[in-house]
Amino acid sequence: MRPADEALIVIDVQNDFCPGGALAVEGGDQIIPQINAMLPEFAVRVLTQDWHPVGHSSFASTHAGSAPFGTTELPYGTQVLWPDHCVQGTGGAAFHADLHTDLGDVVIRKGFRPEIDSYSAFFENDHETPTGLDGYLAERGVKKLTLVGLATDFCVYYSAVDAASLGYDVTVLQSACRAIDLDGSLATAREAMQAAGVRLEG
Ligand code: VGL
Ligand code: ZN
Repeated sequence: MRPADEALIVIDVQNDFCPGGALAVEGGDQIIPQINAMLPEFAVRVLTQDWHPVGHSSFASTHAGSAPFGTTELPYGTQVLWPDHCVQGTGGAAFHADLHTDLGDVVIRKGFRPEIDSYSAFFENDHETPTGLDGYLAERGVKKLTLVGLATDFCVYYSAVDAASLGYDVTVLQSACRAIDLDGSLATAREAMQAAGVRLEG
């Protein structure tokens, strides 16, 4: 058992990010046995869930003439446009059936505001709207985080960098993550995480 001040943060292990899903990450489901084995070891266990309304601003389908994996300018900056994914209440937004969600203490949903995307488990993409996770972890006395899940180069990456800037000791366990790798985004994410003081393990 890990010390009481350590949390496991399981990022977006949802059907749409697994093979067959709307924004499938290659091998996304392969990490589930490892995550299931880790969950009981941690005193604090957080699951995150990407949770978008129909017509979300990060969906290419919302922007006339736009294709998935292009970009658009939103008030908070450049936003990658995605295929419709993780729509609230759909099967694609549900956790993968093999993930032991019963072992989770809390589920943090993000990306539910129509006008802002949220890659990070801590702040939405405007970098100022909080999800509430920092407050939850602070109240439970957590100082050290291990991040696993999907996708390494988007939601895991943004969560890790935000966590480091909030003062947590952060490890990303790469063997329990999988990447989208859009135009070299995995290499960029790795460099940025290391520069932010995130420990890349495995
Ligand atoms: C994610 C793209 C869009 C992720 C979520 O979980 O990494 N990526 N929404
Ligand atoms: Zn999303």
